[in-house]
Amino acid sequence: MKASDYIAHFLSKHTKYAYGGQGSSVIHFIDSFKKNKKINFISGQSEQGSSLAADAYHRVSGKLGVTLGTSGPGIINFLQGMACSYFDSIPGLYIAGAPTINNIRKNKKIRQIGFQEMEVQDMVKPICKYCKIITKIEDLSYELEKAVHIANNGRKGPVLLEIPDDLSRMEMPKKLKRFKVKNPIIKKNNLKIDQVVKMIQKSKKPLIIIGNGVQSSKSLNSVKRLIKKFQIPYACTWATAHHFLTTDKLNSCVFGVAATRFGNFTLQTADLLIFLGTRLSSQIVGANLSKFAPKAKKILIEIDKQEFTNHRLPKIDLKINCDVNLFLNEINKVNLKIDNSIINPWIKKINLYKDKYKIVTEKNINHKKDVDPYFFFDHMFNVVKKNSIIIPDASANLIWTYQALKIKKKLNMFTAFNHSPMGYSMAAGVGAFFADKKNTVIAIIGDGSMPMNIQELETIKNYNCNIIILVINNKGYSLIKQTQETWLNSNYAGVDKKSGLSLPDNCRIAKAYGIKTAVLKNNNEVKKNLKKIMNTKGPLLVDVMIDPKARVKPKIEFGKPLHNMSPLLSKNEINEILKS
Ligand SMILES: Cc1ncc(C[n+]2csc(CCOP(=O)(O)OP(=O)(O)O)c2C)c(N)n1
Repeated sequence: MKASDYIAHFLSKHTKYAYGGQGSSVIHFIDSFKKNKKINFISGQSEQGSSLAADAYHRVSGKLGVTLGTSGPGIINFLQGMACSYFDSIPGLYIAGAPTINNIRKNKKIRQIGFQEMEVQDMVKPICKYCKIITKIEDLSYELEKAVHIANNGRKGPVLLEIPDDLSRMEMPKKLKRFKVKNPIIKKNNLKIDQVVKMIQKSKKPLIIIGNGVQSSKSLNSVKRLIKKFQIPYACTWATAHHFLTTDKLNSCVFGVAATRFGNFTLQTADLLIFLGTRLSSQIVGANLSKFAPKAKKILIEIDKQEFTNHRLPKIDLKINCDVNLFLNEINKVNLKIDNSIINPWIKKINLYKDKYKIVTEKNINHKKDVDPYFFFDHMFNVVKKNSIIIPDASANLIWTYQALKIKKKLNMFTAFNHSPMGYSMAAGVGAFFADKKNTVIAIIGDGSMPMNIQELETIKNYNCNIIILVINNKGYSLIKQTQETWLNSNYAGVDKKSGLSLPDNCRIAKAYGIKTAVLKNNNEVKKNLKKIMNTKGPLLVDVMIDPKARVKPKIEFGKPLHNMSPLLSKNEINEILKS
């Protein structure tokens, strides 16, 4: 069997799609993928778009995201998707072509021998779990199995194999070299279950924080069982927030630098925080570490031991280095009775904050001139179809979506949380569509971010993807403007037409690609038409004319603790909350 046919056959057991673009060193792969009946090759407009599609394909299907591209320029275009996957622990396999074996440099000080030859390993290492150039056909089966194993296990992430053009067309050896998996030895006493239970017993205001590790280790059911059994309140990082009803009395919802006052008040007043599978990023803890949940004892359960060495980690009282799934299985075996008379006042308080500090106000609802973003996203959650896949992009539209989060039905929701490149959502939408063709993909994107991957409108049109693109059109980079207003005396530079940034008319562009369009000019039109739009079959681009003056409110300004969101509340009000 030809090597490229073998790879297509091998990968068809791990995924149904490979994304990417053509080139002289991947031509045999694409030939094999096209011939294989169990795996489909999706041609993107640029390898960047394809890498983002593959990243999102995994987030929706749970299957391996596979991206193919040619050596040199193709690989450079992989980097955006690879970084998204690396920082959010998304498994992915990148296959890159390389010049023929004889044309690969032996002396690395020579710049280039083969056409489009490039030093790839050093370039991708910081954002890749494993990378290897294969120069012997005998190694191919072993390296492929090893790469896929590494991508899918431990803290997950992307891997890359560079395969020379002539190797891709060689015959596979009769006897295949195999990669053997060593099962790790698990010591259950390292899970420190007894200590955790004692800390819960002592606590009057415990809060479980559900991080991405819970999702990535497929432990959502285990965590739900734990919450139900112990009736302990919980909060979610953005990555897991859509899995829990926001109306649940135990759910204090999202928290962090750009979240809600009620979520942050809960965290700041808790006396025990149990962090499950989260690395406590700066977006969560803010810049003022000593004032992050100052009253709480903190337990961190995290698979990656390097995270415990993070110099920006708040003080952790109990560190447990293990797969969160293992921890949850063990703690779920414990019979622990939580005293209702202790926990109920805490639950009551959380719900009081949720009610008093609601994000959407009458002012947002009654806004007349154009569309108010908080009203828009609040209403979007009312009318979005069950099982839709919502993908916000970078910037203000992302924060508005999570601040207004309302989970009343089953939804899927994600973005490239930690890398957050502009233009993620539309390209990611392609991968999400192939992962779940039955449901609608909603790609939310700022007018400033649209141009970053605008070429993928052609892919969306070509494959007739059921994607509704909501362009949050506020005539510029509103979040950057907000920063300029706060720290640079409103000296706008490179953020809108007046300050030198020109942005295109997205409806005209979409029409040129052959995509239908709609416009929502004000709250009233949103109220009247958004439900119908959400029930339309994509592709469809909707230009939502957002108030250019609307800002992210409330928000933590750099250096302030989580309870001090701007616009600031009175000292008395804050002190009352912190005291209670
Ligand atoms: C590829 C990339 N370049 C630059 C940035 C920095 N950046 C973050 S948000 C933003 C502006 C985005 O504007 P827009 O999409 O219109 O969103 P808005 O803030 O108006 O919602 C910029 C330049 C980034 N995240 N990604």
